Amino acid sequence: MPTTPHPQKNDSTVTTTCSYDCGSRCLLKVHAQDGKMARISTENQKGLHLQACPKGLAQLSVVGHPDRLTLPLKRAGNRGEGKFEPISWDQALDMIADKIRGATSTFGTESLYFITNTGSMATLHNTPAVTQRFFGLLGRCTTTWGDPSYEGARQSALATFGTAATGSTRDNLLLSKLIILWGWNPVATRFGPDTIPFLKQAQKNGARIVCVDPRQSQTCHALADEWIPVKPGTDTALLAAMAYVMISENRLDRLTIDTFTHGFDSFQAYVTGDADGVPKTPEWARSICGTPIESIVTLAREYIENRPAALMAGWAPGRTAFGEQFHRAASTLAAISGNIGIDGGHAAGGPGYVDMGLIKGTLPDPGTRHRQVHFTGLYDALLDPKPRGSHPPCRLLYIVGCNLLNQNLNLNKGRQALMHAGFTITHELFLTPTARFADIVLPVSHFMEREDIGQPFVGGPYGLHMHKVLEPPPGVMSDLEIFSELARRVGIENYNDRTDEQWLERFLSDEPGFPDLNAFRDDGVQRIERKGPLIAFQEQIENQGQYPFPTPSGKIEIFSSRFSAMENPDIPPIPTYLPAWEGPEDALVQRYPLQLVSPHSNARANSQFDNIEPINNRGDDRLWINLKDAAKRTIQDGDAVHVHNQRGRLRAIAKVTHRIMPGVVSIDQGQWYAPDSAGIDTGGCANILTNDKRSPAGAFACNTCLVQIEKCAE
Ligand SMILES: Nc1nc2c(c(=O)[nH]1)N[C@H]1C(S)=C(S)[C@@H](COP(=O)(O)OP(=O)(O)OC[C@H]3O[C@@H](n4cnc5c(=O)[nH]c(N)nc54)[C@H](O)[C@@H]3O)O[C@H]1N2
Ligand SMILES: Nc1nc2c(c(=O)[nH]1)N[C@H]1C(S)=C(S)[C@@H](COP(=O)(O)OP(=O)(O)OC[C@H]3O[C@@H](n4cnc5c(=O)[nH]c(N)nc54)[C@H](O)[C@@H]3O)O[C@H]1N2
Ligand SMILES: [Mo]
Repeated sequence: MPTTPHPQKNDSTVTTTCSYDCGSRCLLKVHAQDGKMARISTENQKGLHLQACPKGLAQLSVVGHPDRLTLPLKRAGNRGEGKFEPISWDQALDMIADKIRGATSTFGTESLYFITNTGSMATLHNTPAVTQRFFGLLGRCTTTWGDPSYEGARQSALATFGTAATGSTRDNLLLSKLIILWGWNPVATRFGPDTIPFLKQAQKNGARIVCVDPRQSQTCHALADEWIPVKPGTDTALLAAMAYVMISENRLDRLTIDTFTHGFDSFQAYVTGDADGVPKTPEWARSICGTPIESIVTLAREYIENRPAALMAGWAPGRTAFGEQFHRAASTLAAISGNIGIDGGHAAGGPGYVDMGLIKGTLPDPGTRHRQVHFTGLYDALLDPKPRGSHPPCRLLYIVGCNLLNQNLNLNKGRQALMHAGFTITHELFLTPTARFADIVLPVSHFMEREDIGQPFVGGPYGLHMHKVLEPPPGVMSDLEIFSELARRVGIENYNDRTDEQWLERFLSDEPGFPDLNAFRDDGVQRIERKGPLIAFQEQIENQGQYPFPTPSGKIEIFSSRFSAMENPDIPPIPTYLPAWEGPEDALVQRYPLQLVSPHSNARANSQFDNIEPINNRGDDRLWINLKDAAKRTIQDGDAVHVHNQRGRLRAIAKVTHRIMPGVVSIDQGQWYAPDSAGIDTGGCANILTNDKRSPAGAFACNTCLVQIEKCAE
C-alpha cells in the first residue's frame, strides 16, 4: 500500500488546496521544517493560474488555532449561552443514536431535520454528500432546498437555456472587447484564481471594463473604466431600459433572435409598453434605479456595437426579492445582442457551471426523496409546532458544514427557532454562533488532516490532489468517519464500505482525464487539456439548428415554458421588472429609508476566518454610507452607528464614502453574531437585519432589506 508522504519526517513539502466554499481552488504548498509544519507558499504550475490568497496561506493558523474544538461537547447551560462539558465519543455517539431511534420510532423519520451546506467542498469529504448519504439511508427525513448562493440564477438558467452549465472558461475573456461586471466583485470574492489575471490581461488587450453595482466595489476601484450605479434589486428595470434602447434604435442581432430564441415578440411588447402601456424607457428606469439616463443609453449601444461583449451577471443581484428576473433579463440581452456562444461573449445569467471533464463522483446519494422546506423557511418550520398537513415537528436537528445562525436570514427569528428545535447536533471546527445552540457539538477534522481532491466550482480546467498534511488531534474524526460510526449504531450497514483511499481511487478511475491515485499524489496538479476556451452554447450557435438547446422549444426561451407552466403571476414567463417588497418603491421607506446590501468579504469565506487573527483585520467590516446620507444624520467617518429595522439592530463603525450610492448602505456578511444583553448585535452580523422571505422562484433575498441608521449615543 502506498503511504501518504508525511512532511513531519523531514524538511519536505506537500501540496493541498482549501476545501472551503470560496470559489477558488489554489495551490497550497505546505513546508515542514525540523519536523514541524512551518509555512505555506503558493505558485502557478502547468501554465495554470493557481496563486492562493492570504486566507489560504494562513490555513496553518486555522488548523492549529487554540480555539479549535478537539473533544465532543454536551450542552451544560441554556441554548446560546455557550456552556458545555466535554464527554467521550462513545457517550456522544450513543446519545445521538438514541435520539435518532427515539424520534424515528415515535414520530417517524420526517421528524429528523438535517441542514447541510458547503463547509467542505472537496470531492470525498464533502459536507453535503456525506450528510445526504447518511440521512438518505435512514429514510424520508426533512431537509432544505434553495441554494443560498444562486437559486435565482439556477432557476433562470433552467428556464432560459434548460441547463445550469452557462459558464465559459475564463480565457474567453481575452477575446472580449467589452466586459460588464454586473454585481460582481471578484477582486474581493474568489471565483477561481484565474479570474483576476485574465481580467487584467483582457484589459491590457484593450477590453473596456464596466461595473454595474450600487457600490464602487474593490473590483470597480481597481479595474473598471466606468462605474454605473444601480439601486439594489432594480437591475431588471435597467436591463429592460437597455433593451428599449436596442429595440427603438434597431440595434438587435436579428439573425440570432430569429434562429435561436423563442418568445422575443412578447418581450418586445413588454419593453415597448405595447403590453402594459408603460414603455421601459431610460427615463422610466432612472426613476427606479437611480442610474443616469446617459449611462443606460451608452451601455446599451456599447453592448451591441462592441461585440464580442461579456455581460458577467453576478449572483448578488439575483439574491433579491425577484432575483430570478435579473438573470432572465441578462440572458435575454445577451441573446438579442448576439453575445451567446461566441468567442469573447457570455451567456449571462445562471450559475456559470463549466462542463469540462472534472471528477463528478462523490459519496453516492441514495436518492431518497426527503420532505423539503425552503432554506429561508426553515425557521418558520421549526417554530410551527404542527407544520401543515401530517408532517411531524422537528425532534432532531442535525447541522453539518453550516453556520446556520449567522448565515441564514433573520437571526432573531432564527434564535427563537433554535430555542424550539428538537435535539440539536453539529459537527464543527469552532464554537460558532450556531454551535452555541447545539446540544451536542462534535469536533471535526480540518481539510489538511484528510486526503482528498479539490476542484474549482466555476472555471479553471484542473483538479488538485489534497494530501493529508497533518494528523488530526487525537480522537478527532472527519464527517465521514463520524457518520460511519453513527450508521453502525443505528443499524445502517452500507453507509461506508471503503477506506478514503479506496473511494478516491474509485472516483479517479471513473474519470478518463485523470491519473491513478499514486500518480496524482506525486503530481498534485491535473490540468485538463483544451484547445482554446470552452464557451457555453458554442455548439448550438455554430451548428445552426443541429444541436437544439435543452428547452421545450429547443431554443433560448425568452418566453419560458417552464415559468409559464407555474402559472404564478410573480414568476412571469418573460423577464419582467417587479418592484420589491422592501425596495425603493415600498412605502416602508418612510420608516426605513436605506437599502442594505451585505456582500462577501475578501477576508472571509462566508463566516469562516472571522475568528482567525492574521486574517480578520484584512477586511473592511465598516458600514458603508454615502456622504449625503451621513450628513443628514450628522454621522462622521469612524463614528459608531446603529443599523436597525423591525427585525433587529446591530452596531457598526461608519465608513462615510462617495463609493456607495445615496440611499444604499452596505456591510460585509459573515461577521460572527455577538448579541449584548439587550439583543443588539455587537458582532456586526448583517443577518440580524435581513428578511427571511424568499423570491417566488426560490432565491435567497439577502440583498433586499430596508434599514435606518443612527449615530450611537455614547
Ligand atoms: N446577509 C447575507 N447572508 C448570506 C450571504 C450574503 O451574501 N449576505 N451569502 C449566503 C451564501 S451565498 C452562502 S453560500 C451562505 C454560506 O453559509 P454557510 O454555509 O453557513 O457558510 P460558512 O460560514 O462558511 O459555514 C461553514 C461552517 O462549516 C464549518 N466547517 C469547515 N470545514 C468543515 C468540515 O470539514 N466539516 C464540517 N462539519 N464543518 C466544517 C466552518 O467552521 C463553518 O462554521 O451564507 C449565505 N448568507
Ligand atoms: N473572499 C471570498 N470569496 C468568496 C466568498 C467569500 O465569502 N469570500 N464566498 C463565495 C460564495 S459562497 C459565493 S456565493 C460567492 C458570492 O459572490 P457574489 O454574489 O458575486 O458576491 P457579493 O460580494 O455578495 O456581491 C458582489 C457585488 O454585488 C453587489 N450587489 C449587491 N446587491 C446588488 C444588486 O442588487 N445589484 C447589483 N447590480 N449589484 C449588487 C455588491 O455591492 C458587490 O459588490 O463568492 C464566493 N467567493
Ligand atoms: Mo454562496
